[in-house]
Formats: sequence, C-alpha cells, structure tokens
Amino acid sequence: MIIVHHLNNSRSQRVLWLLEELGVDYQVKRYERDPATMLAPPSLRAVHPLGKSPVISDGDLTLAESGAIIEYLADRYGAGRLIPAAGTPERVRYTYWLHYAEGSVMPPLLLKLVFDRVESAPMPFFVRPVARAIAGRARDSFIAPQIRLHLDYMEGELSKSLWFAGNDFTAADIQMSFPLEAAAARGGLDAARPKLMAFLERCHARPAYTRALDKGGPYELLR
Ligand SMILES: N[C@@H](CCC(=O)N[C@@H](CS)C(=O)NCC(=O)O)C(=O)O
Repeated sequence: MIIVHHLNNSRSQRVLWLLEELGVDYQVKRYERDPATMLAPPSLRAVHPLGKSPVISDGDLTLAESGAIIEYLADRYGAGRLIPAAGTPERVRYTYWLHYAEGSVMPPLLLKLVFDRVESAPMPFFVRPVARAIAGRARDSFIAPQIRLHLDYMEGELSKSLWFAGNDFTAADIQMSFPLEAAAARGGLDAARPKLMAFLERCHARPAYTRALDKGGPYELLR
C-alpha cells in the first residue's frame, strides 16, 4: 500500500491529486506545520532525513521530492496514462515541465515568501527600517522581475498548447499546478495572464482534484 506523508497546505497535495487521477489505493498520513515557523514537525524526519513533504512509502521504497514521486507513480501505476509516449516531442516537454516546476519557477516564489516574512517578523523597532529596505531592494531588483519573467514565459507556452506538454493533460500539469497556485496566492498572477488563469480553472474543475482536497484537508497556500 502506498503511504503519502502529507503536510497541510503544501506541495504534497499534488501527489494526492495524481493518485486520485490514477485511481490507485493509498493511505494519507497527515502532518501539521508548526503555526509559528510553518516548518514540518520533527516526526517527518523519521520518514526521511530532510523532514519535508511530500514523501511516499511504497513497500520497501521511501521516496522524497515531488517531481521524482510524480514520475515514479505515473511510470509504475499509470499504465501509459498521464505520460506522453516515449520518443515524442510531448514526452520531452513533459520531462522539461516536471523539472522546471521545482527547479526554476519555485525558487523566486520561495524567495518572495521569505523576504515578505523578513519584513513582518518581530524585531527591535530600530532594525525594522533596515530590514524593510533590504527586503524591498531584493524584491524590486531581483525577485519581482524574475517572477514576471517566468509568468510571461509560461503564459506564452500555454498559448501554444492547451496543457504544458501538449494538448493532453499529463502528470506534468499536476506538477506545474503548485507554482501557479503559489503565484496566484503571492506572486502577482491574475487575470492579466488569462492562459495561466484558465489552466488553474481547468485543473480545479477536475473531479480528481476535488477528491484529493477531501483526502488532504486544508489547502490554503502560504502568503
Ligand atoms: N523540492 C521539494 C520541496 C519540498 C518542500 O520544501 N516541502 C515543503 C512543503 S511545501 C516542506 O516540507 N516545508 C516544511 C519544512 O521545510 O519543514 C519537493 O518538491 O518535494
């Protein structure tokens, strides 16, 4: 039996969604973030040394890293579903977006989260203006332009095909949903980028997406 070690309000929601799409049996083991630090509880380190979510167990296998998990589950349990055929241009695009989600677009979104929190963190009043100035500079000179660059790029790519790998929905779209949800929550993604917004609407309209939300519990992305 597959066990998904699932942290509330996190990337691991995608793994539940994929398993619902594939109709595979699984169990969810839930972990709650520390409300002050937002970190995962230490108990997750007993499953994987990094103590981050998602992690899955499948028999003797313990696997972390959402892209690797999605690739593994789609390969092992998909029977050809949600993966473009080997040797096609769509398959290359599938691999690209599977890696791009965590490797390229998440870093600036994460930096935005961290620097926004630096500004609002408790600190002596005389330090606050300095912290604000540093955070503002990082945001204006690097983070915001990088996020805009990625959003424009993805909007352009979704002008060429309905889904990221082509005209069929694949597991790469599941992987890409999280950065786009994070961008809608805190990265400035809005109706000015209609292809990306329509992508999110199509994702959210899938019955398996809703079933996964029921299994995973609260899913409100950090701002
Ligand atoms: N690149 C990793 C990132 C894993 C990660 O940072 N997960 C977050 C949840 S969104 C987490 O566990 N945060 C809590 C912590 O770091 O303690 C993946 O895609 O699986």
